[in-house]
Parts: sequence; C-alpha cells; structure tokens
Amino acid sequence: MAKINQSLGEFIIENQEEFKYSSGELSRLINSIRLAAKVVNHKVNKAGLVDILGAAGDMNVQGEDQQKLDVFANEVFINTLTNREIVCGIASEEEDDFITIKGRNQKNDNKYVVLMDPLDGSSNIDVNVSVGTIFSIFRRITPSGTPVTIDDFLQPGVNQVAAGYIVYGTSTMIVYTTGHGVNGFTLNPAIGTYYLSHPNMKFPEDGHIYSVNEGNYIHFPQGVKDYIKYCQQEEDDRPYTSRYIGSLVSDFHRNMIKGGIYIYPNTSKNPEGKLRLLYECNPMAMIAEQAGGKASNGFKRILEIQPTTLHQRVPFFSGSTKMVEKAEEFMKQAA
Ligand code: AHM
Ligand code: MG
Repeated sequence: MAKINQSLGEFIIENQEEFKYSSGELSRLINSIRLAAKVVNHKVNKAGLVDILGAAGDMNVQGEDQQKLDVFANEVFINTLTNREIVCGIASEEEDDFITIKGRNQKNDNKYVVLMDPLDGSSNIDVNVSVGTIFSIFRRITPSGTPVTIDDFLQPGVNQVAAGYIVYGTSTMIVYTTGHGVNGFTLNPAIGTYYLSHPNMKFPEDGHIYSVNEGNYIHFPQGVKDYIKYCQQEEDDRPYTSRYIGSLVSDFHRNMIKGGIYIYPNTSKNPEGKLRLLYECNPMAMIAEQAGGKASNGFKRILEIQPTTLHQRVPFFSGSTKMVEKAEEFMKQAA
C-alpha cells in the first residue's frame, strides 16, 4: 500500500510479497538498479561541467556513435549487477552479445536476467535535455545450475516480471512495475533518497498530445500519415498538441501523466522501425499496460511478439488506449 513520505527502499520491502516469485532476489535486484541509477544521475547532472561530452569514438552494435555517458552508464549498470551476483545474465543495447553471470560459488543459480538500454535518448546529452535508462526483467527459462542461453533473453514481453525506467529530467525519477500497477519515485538529491511521489500511475484513457518525429513524415507508412492528419484536423477536441523531445523515456513519461500517444513507426529508412523490442519497447509496453494504456506495433500487442534476435527493432505505438486504438484503425485501413 502506497504511503506518503515512503522511500523507495521502504516501498520495496513492504511490497515484497506482491512479487511473483518472492524470495527477496527481485527486491535486491531492483535495489541494485536504484543504486546504479544514483551513480548515473550524478554523472548526468555534471555532464556540462566535466569534459565528458561528445562521442567516445566507438560505435555501438547498431553502428551509431556512442556518447561517453552511454559507455559510462552501461558500465555502471553492468558492474553493479555483476558485483552483487544478483542476476544470471545481462543484455544491453550497448553490447553485442549477452553477458553470462555465474553468481555465488559459480553455481549459475540466480533466477533473473536483465535487459536494458543504459542511456536512451543519447543525442540529447550534449544539449541538456532529459535522457533515461530503461530496464526489463525476466525469470530465466533454462534450468538453474547451467549457464544462461540466448533463449533466456528471447522471451516475449508478456513473460516480464518487472520493468521500469529512470528519467534524468528536471528531477530524477524511477518509475517501475512488478505487475501490480506502476509507481513513480522522485530523487531528493540533497539526501540521495527516492520518495514515492506518483503512486499508482495511470494513463488517461484519451489524450491530446501526439509525439512523433514529423521530419520523417515523407518516409512514414500511409496509416501513420493518415493518423497525423487526423490529429491535426479541426474537429471535436482536435487539433491535438504535438510534443516530441526525441527521448523515448521523457516523451512516454509526459504522455502517461498528461494523456498522449508516442509513435516511432517503420519508415522507408528503417523498415523495421528504430526502437529495440527487447531494451526499449517491451519494458515500456509493460509499463503502459500496467498503467491502463496500450502498446502495439500498429497491428498487434508488443508484449506478444516472439523475439528472434537480441537487437531486433519494431515499430512502436504506445500511450492512452483510445489514441493507440485510433492509430491502429488508420494502420489497418491503409494496409
Ligand atoms: P537511442 O537508443 O540511440 O538513444 O535511440 C532511441 C531514441 C529514443 O529515445 C527516441 O524516442 C528516438 O530515438 C528518437 O529518434 P529520432 O531522432 O529518429 O526521432
Ligand atoms: Mg535507446
């Protein structure tokens, strides 16, 4: 039960029994993420002060420039989870392949795998605009006592036991779900504690904000073009407002609070879409559904897609239920 002034630490302990497989392991895992997020937050907030801006010179596995903070965040999350021997495997947007963690006494007996995008929206770092971390947690499906395999990571999103994001914004927040609704905690930087500030978050059923990179309009599928025109028509409660930060976490977070839809469709340039199913879309989809919203690829539920590769991309439509349903209608009509 949510309480005023409750810290995230207290909340995790009090709600442990609600977790699907209650052995304390998932609680410790979320605690580790909370800790890593504080370290990354500290660095993100100092980004303009220390000479950490700019590309690190490496390219990530998708061939995009990696910013120094991406590298840093990736290392912090991986090291925090590895050192605590709390998971049996990690997959990250910034790593080619998954990482196997043998755990205590090399027994391979930890239960959970974590998939994450350590620093999403990285093109926003050097312009002082919000970025985020996204994480997804599954119970392994291969037998305990053996090293994890790719099958443990390629599970459909419906199997997620927890998912969340951290938004490094005007204030830093952790928003997460363990399948019992969505709660948001805001960091008090003076004392380094997250407090429950947004209990039981819910997407408004309908909204007035659409978030899509309209610069790509010419490359969009006809259904998305038609939906955008619909958003811009003067009729009923339209035209809607357009808001696009270019940071999935921030755009999604605003839409969840105010009511809206986020779309990153397939384009002629990115025929599978841009966002990654495992590191970005699955966790955001679980949060969307747990908050009473919807997430789809334009035709079907994101959480039911069977992944085939770690870095798979997918078109993404998420937000207020009525808005996503409307966009799906246009997609179906144009198909
Ligand atoms: P990233 O993981 O390389 O940061 O890319 C993901 C980001 C999302 O946060 C954001 O919504 C989208 O890419 C913006 O892309 P675009 O600049 O093409 O609109
Ligand atoms: Mg990303």
